[in-house]
Amino acid sequence: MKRIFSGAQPTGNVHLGNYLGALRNWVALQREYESFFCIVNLHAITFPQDPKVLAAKTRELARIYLAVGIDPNVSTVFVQSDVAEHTELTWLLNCVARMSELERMTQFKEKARKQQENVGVGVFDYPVLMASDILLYQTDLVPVGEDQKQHLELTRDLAIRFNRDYGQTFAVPEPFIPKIGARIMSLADPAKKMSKSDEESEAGCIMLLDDVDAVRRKFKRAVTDSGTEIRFDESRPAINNLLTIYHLLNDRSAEEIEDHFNGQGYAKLKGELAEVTIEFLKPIQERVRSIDDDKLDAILRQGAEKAEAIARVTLNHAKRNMGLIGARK
Ligand code: ATP
Ligand code: LTN
Repeated sequence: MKRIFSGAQPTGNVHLGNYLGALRNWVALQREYESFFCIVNLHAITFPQDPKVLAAKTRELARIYLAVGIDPNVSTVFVQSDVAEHTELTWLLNCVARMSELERMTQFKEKARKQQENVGVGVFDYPVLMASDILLYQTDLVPVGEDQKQHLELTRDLAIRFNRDYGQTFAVPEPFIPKIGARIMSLADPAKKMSKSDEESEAGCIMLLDDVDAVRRKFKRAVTDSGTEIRFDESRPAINNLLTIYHLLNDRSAEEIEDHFNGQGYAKLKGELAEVTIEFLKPIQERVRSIDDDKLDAILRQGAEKAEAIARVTLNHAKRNMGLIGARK
């Protein structure tokens, strides 16, 4: 069976963009592939985190993975810092990665622009840790949103270079980026992606744990385009985004949706979209609350054990190929 690996950071709140761009596809693919879903808390600390909040958010994200439909009997769910191999492989790959290729990462450039000379080493090295996550599991496919494409390219480059210089060690992974939903835009600013790390745009971000009032309010205030027609049209990004969310949440085809809203106003679209979203979120929120703490602990413990056993084999192989094992007689 081929393998998939993916992860999300336990920072802020999980939003519809994370779900439609990534989590939704993890659920859809988990039975076709041997699946590993990680809560990447080591990526989260590339920015300062309150330790108590980080620990709580880590558990909350694990609950959300399960609540949206990740089946722990089928998939391996674990916390990144529980498997030390991730950090160890990062050092090996740091010695293969080049400054110039990391400097080219648009996410790094953006973060560095905001922080200037105080930008952390971890922010710079973030893509190498991500490559380690993926390569440790001999991953074939990585389901992510559009914003991670460049990091995936780097992962592939590092795997290819390592294999060339030290002998076959890593599978070279492919990205899985959905045709629809890979870049859900902010409701407040359709030129920007929906993002939890963008503080100004809270209003543009529907969180999976938002209550009914927040969902209605955010859709009501959503920015729209000029004109009145309700149809899928990339040149009208605000309406296109709202329709994309509608399409993905209630599985109606584009034609059906356009027919349905033919002659209607934006208020009708926003109102219906809010109700569709509320219906979609309700069972997820109920499941998040109902997962027992001890059960969660057991899932994460077993997940880490299973992940570690696989990660250890790859790490040892990489170390042997680099001459790091076998120096002692
Ligand atoms: P954010 O910008 O909200 O902080 P992130 O990408 O930094 O998100 P993660 O929580 O690690 O943080 O992302 C999890 C997954 O969600 C990734 O695969 C990412 O590509 C995807 N994703 C994030 N935002 C969107 C979006 N607006 N549309 C589609 N996919 C998204
Ligand atoms: N950088 C990713 C999160 C992430 C990830 C991974 C995704 C860390 N390690 C491995 C896929 C595979 C992000 O979405 N911000």
